[in-house]
Amino acid sequence: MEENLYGILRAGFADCLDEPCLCPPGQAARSYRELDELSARYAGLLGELGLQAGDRAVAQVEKSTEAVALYMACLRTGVIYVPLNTAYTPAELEHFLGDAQPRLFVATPAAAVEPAAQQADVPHLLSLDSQGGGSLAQRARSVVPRETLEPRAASDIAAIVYTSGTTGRSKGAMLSIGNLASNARTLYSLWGWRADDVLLHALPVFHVHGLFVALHCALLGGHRVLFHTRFDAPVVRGALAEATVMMGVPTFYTRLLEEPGFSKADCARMRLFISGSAPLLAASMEAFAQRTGHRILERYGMTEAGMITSNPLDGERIAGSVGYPLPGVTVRVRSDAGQDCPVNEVGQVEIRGPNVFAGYWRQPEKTRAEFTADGFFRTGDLGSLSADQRLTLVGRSRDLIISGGYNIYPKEIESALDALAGVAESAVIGVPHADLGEGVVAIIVAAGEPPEEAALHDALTGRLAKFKHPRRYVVLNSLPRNAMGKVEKQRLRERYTELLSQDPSFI
Ligand code: MCA
Ligand code: AMP
Repeated sequence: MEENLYGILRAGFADCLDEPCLCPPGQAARSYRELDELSARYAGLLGELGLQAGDRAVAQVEKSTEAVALYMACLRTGVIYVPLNTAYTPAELEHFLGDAQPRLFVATPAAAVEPAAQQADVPHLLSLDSQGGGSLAQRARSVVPRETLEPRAASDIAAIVYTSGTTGRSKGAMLSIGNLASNARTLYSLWGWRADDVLLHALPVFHVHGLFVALHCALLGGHRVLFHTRFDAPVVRGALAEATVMMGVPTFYTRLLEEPGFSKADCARMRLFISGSAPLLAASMEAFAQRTGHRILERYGMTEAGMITSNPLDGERIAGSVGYPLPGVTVRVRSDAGQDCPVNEVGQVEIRGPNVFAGYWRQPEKTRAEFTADGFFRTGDLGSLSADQRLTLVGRSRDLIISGGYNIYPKEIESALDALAGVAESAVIGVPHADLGEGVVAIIVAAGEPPEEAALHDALTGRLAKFKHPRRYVVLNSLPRNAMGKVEKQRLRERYTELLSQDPSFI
């Protein structure tokens, strides 16, 4: 049986080689055959550079057909693909390169990445720009394409995706071929893909949502993908006319709803809108249904497990619920004492199934700590199960902030702030933000004269990716603490809950 993930996907689109695959707006469509040939060429280049199955290739590249072909080339050759958010600064990059120890780093051209690559002793640094040009493309032109696929086992690692840890340092979640293939096949069937489906793809391709969930489904059936480099509400609205399926984070839907006159007429061919990565407000779901006649299908996932639950394709899609466990996936809700919670009672969400990752890269201790003795993964989410196994999430036991679908760990920002002269200590919280769901706010205790907001902002620039920067700073004389001395973040969240709703604009 074919276990090379590229082979599995190729079998899905083998009959559609001359059909359009990736269609960036305003540019010529690239057919499945072109993607196949380009990825074979890149696979040849990986071999020429000496990369072998199990080696890592880190990619911090803009969304393009070539970026997808690079991922496919890794699948073809068994090289482990490690995508990185393009917003990460060189300072953040050092950690990822040092941890993944790749043999190849492909980056959007920038002198700033060179020192990080040198420091981590990365043997090969290639460039790939947003137009698909750069040294990767140049070098690949003169290599012999590699057509043969590396024989692989389902347990082999296909990708490592970094996900922030509570300690502030990201951990690499190792996703096996079996994890990705089982999830893709399940979603393809569960969401009822039809031969004429066209996917509107406006998500980044460095996260599980855009790279695996969306792309794998489309490739498995040889579907046309309207491939937008980013989510631009008016542009995406226009493109909906040609699409039948869209996957997005809740911000996509709230932004579409802000489009004047957005209505049923914009979605004439659409059959399915899917939302996930962060909670979809019931109000957004109802407003969307009223305006378009479509009830958004909300599902729940995480980097370590791909998709876990989904509202039904046929059947009631309930606002506020993330639906039923996917076929083959077991979800349970447990008390802090490790007992199954009664129906509808909130507890820790734990999961088991073929989608659950193989562990954190080179972190056996952390991996062990996140699994129960009987093999369930502790998601860190809090929720309840109904009598018929419908899951409702109510929050997270971790301190995680989710802003526009990006995960942000307060500890990382607090450490950066605490290191600044003028800051005695800090507490970082997420508060409601109309556009992004949650926005970051930093509470500062000054050491001496309180620092200016602009000075704090400047001090974080270059250290932390922009999306992690606090949108507001509040200076207090001291942080509220409980009897154990722990900062009472819930009190801070309550007190500042309105802070960004007055002016959610970017600072
Ligand atoms: C951009 N900015 C942000 C965010 N995105 N700030 C906070 N949160 C964000 N998510 C900042 C930029 O740094 C910039 O700041 C300014 O906003 C404008 O940037 P731009 O790129 O123009 O933003 P945008 O195009 O409006 O992007 C917002 C977005 C985007 C559409 C919500 O972030 C997005 O596509 N998010 C999807 C994330 C995703 O795929 N998550 C899935 C994770 P400045 O102006 O200061 O420079 S996978 C996952 O969670 C699991 C598996 C699951 O269940 O799916
Ligand atoms: P990540 O680590 O980036 O993969 O984010 C995973 C986290 O996103 C999960 O643990 C949840 O907390 C959250 N998440 C994903 N989908 C949903 C959803 N539909 N509703 C609420 N939270 C979600």
